[in-house]
Amino acid sequence: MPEKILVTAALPYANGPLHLGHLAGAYMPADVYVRYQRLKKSDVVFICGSDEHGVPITIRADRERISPQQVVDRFHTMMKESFSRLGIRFDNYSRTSLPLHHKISQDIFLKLYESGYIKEQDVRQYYCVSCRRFLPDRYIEGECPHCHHGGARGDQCEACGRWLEPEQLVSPRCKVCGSAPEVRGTKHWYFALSRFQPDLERWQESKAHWKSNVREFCSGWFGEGLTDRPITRDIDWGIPVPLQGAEGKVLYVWFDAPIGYISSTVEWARNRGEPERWRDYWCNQDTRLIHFIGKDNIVFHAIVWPAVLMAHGGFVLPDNIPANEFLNIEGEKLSTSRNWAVWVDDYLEVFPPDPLRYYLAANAPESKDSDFSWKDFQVRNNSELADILGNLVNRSLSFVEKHFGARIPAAEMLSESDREVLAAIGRTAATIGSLLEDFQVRRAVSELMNLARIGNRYFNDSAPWSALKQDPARCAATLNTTVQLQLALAVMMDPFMPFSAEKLWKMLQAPGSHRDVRWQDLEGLRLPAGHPLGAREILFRKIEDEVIEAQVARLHGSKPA
Ligand code: B3M
Ligand code: ZN
Repeated sequence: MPEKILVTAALPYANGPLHLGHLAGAYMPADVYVRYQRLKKSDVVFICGSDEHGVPITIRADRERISPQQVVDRFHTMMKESFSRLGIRFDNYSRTSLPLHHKISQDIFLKLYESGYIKEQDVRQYYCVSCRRFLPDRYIEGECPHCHHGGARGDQCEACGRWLEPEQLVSPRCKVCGSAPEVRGTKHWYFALSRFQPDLERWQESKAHWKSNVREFCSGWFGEGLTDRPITRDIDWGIPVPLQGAEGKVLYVWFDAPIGYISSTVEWARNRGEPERWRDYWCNQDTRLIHFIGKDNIVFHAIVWPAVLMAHGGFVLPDNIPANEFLNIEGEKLSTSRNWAVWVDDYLEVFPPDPLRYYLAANAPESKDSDFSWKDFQVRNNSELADILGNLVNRSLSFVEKHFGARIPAAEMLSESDREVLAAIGRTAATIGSLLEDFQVRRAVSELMNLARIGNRYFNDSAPWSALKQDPARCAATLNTTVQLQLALAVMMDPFMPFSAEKLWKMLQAPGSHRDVRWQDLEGLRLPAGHPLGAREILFRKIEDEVIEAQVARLHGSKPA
């Protein structure tokens, strides 16, 4: 059986529209990786969906005075649409409010409960007298005990990034009504995370190939010692805890959300009419399960979730967890609450998707935070996409149109430099392939642009415009070689810029779809002499200064004073 690859991207909370931070951290790198695997003809499934539970949803519902269901319906549809407009092509995009997901999550909870990994505990918890309810994590705010930032949440301080327990906050307040909560007794169900520390550590010892940010983060947690975690909450939105005496309690969103990867795969299998097919991936120790996430999700994916999987015993463990750092916006930390963000739908009103995909690939926050700046975006678009890649295509194809009746001229004798260019195709394909296998999107996309640079240099040095009269056969060979290079580029562009890849493939009037080509066959991919080209289009348009200035003004203008 060929190796199976199951790729997931973090399930985004359906509590707001999609922004560039989401894309840079999880979805772009995952889509690039999956598109490459598809071209390699790997057996790969790409899974995602909306995370529709938890306090992030109910807080938005409270603020807008609508129901949580209305919140998730609105943003689930909106995000799904934005992903598709960006060419982020999941095999399935599900949602955790589905009955299917509730059932699977409750079954897994029960299995762990029956195996003795989940235990009830009496706890003391903040209670808001005026709101008449217990206050879970994000419903409490106060001063961070570490950095003394005033607006720290009950689960985390956004200023210093430390994870918190609500009791650690100095002068806690109810986020809804602002009053000081009191402490009352209640009960919750705890997952025995501490029991898995030895197994988790042993398992991670075999993961020397993981990114260092993930490994260092985990060894920090192991160093402090894992503690049992409550996996239930007192809110009325979520998956009911399937136990007698647990009325009014729901599963903690971070318990059910990763299970969403499984239920989305089950939904995928059902939609294909092969309802058991999901087991080929999840219940198969040879599957490579890869979770793409942002760095704020590391603890849940690399520690808590693998422990849940170990406790369950029926599913494969993650093979890799490529976590990315954050994308800043114009040098400042992205913040949705301060509206310091670039929203995908706003972007798409003005620009096509590929320049953004290119920019986020070239600037991926792989080993440290990176920055999105509109000016830099313009420079990359104009001086790389338009001036290098676009220019190579445009000038060579218009030459073929003008001097060879839009048919690919014959390459009767290849020169040394023709051969070198053709050899660069196979070499670059191999390099991009191994970089992507290692989740290095940044370097991979720069290899792609380098290949276009090689093509431009070759075209200049060969000077087909002078060869046209003096040595028509040489001129023909140059154009033939340049077209073959573009044919390969059209395929290699797909992971990064799928829309332009398709456009270029059409301009060359190449048969079938560029997605039918196998990555391994790129080296020998050719169109025959005499093959007629299709209609030429501009591949990448330059962006004018005014257009960029308007975006900068919009960003600053949307920031509350
Ligand atoms: N919804 C957090 C986030 O959107 C969370 C991820 C769940 S992945 C299982 O960053
Ligand atoms: Zn209150």
